[in-house]
Amino acid sequence: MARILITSALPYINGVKHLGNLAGSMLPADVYARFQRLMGHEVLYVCATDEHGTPAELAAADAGMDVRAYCDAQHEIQKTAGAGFGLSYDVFGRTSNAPNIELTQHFASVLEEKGLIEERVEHQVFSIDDDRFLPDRYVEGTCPHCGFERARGDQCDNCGRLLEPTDLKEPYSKISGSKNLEVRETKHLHLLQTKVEEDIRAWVDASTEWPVLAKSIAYKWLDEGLRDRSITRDLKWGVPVTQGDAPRDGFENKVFYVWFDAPIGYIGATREWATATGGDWERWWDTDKGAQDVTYVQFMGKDNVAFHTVSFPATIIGSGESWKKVDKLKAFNWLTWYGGKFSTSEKRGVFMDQALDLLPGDYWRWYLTANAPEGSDAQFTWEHFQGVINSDLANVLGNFVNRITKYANSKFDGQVPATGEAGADEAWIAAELEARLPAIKANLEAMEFRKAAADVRAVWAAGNEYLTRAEPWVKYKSDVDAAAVGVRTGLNLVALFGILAQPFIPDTADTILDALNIPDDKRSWDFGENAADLLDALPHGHAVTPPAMLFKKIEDADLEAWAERFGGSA
Ligand code: B3M
Ligand code: ZN
Repeated sequence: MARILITSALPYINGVKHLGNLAGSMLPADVYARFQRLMGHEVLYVCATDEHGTPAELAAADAGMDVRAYCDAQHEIQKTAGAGFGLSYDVFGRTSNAPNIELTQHFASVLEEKGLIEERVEHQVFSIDDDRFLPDRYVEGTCPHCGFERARGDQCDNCGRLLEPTDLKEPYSKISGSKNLEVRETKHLHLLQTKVEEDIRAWVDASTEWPVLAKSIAYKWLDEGLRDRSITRDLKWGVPVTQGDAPRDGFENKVFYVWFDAPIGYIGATREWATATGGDWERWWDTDKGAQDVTYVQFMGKDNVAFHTVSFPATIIGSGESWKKVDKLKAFNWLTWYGGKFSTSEKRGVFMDQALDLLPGDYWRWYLTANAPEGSDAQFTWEHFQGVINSDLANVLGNFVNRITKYANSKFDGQVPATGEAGADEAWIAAELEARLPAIKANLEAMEFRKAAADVRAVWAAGNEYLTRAEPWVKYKSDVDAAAVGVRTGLNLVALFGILAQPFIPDTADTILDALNIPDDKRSWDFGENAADLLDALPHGHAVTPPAMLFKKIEDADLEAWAERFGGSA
């Protein structure tokens, strides 16, 4: 049994996330966590809300709320939305909670002891009208690289380049819109990344299980030459900058930069988990206390890769302490809304809470996993969504389960028939399973979600093809035993389909397996490779009941109403 630590990039606190955030980290991480649990491994799936920095302050100001009260409310909203999608975190913590505060201050203190922190005078944008510095997202302007006019002070959303607020042309205050800005001197702590660059490069070189996208981004940053980076900001909301147990002189009104504290939040959230469960957090994070046996897998969008493969490791490696570093990393491209960006203000796209008002979480889970933005961006359209749901879920899976369980109920007293011998049709479906089942496991192990979902769908489709071949309802008229074989095999396929569905559409899987009275200890993925056994695994005479209809088809009228409400082609 392996021990697998899984983290998904921490969603910013500023509002419910859209389907793209879900598809590009939290959901595939959950599919992977569920898969590894079903394979019998010890899994810890950690996430949290990323609550500091300008996103939080700006959103709280927009909401007219105190920032802590805003974060309190938004954390609960995001936690509820995640539960609605069946995101099976072992902990959904908060970077504003004490464990992360303490750990962030610890890392800064240790890094300074190692000579990797230096106070430097910086030139920051100051707004005279707002009477405050404008770090990161408090200032917007024209990107010097691509000319995008709403580039943020920390990153240009258009070309993706990381920016400093002083890089922007035509800058303006995000608070007041004022252009009455000037550059002033301010003192900040700098992490001397240049001093650990070679150690980081050596670690990246040795990291053999990263996908090409992740490794290329890490090398791009390393080859451009790491810069010493500022890890404090002129903000009030964030981790206080301390020296020992006291506020650091001259930093009373400054906090740590959100990207310095946020990845530490993975460890902070794990400490929250330990406090809540009595678990041992060091077994997962201290390689001197058991974490050396852990495989650490991170999930994120591609714009977060550099922070996870260079900046965060700089903190970890620089500390010289025995912290666990990432072993495998899955980075996603973007899910677009009809080719464009999701946007609340421009009414473009569906956000997690809204999606659950329309349909249960499993509908979205299946669509977003089977069409995950892995090798390239993926485009959400209502039409494609309708096609996939109505075909894969309503027809292929739902219809199969419905007709075979109802037939068993009407003709075989709702029990698994005992009579009849397997023949050519059963050999055919057994061969199909033997080809597909190992591929499903291999693709999930490799975090290839589209391929894994395609193989699961192919197994469901093969089940329908089997029923067409075996046609128990036809044979029943002349040879009940021959019909019994078809029904027995069909019911065993229903059980297998439910077991396979668990990582992808967990609520539906439970409905299917409960209808077949499959005990919890018979739902794991330790099924062998001998498919013939799988086709006769249910005890003869075992009682089954037809489940309620699993999926409702999406009608054109639904699509028109949703497109009207959330945008999309007419
Ligand atoms: N909060 C997600 C984003 O950039 C960011 C991830 C932090 S992971 C430590 O949207
Ligand atoms: Zn740009």
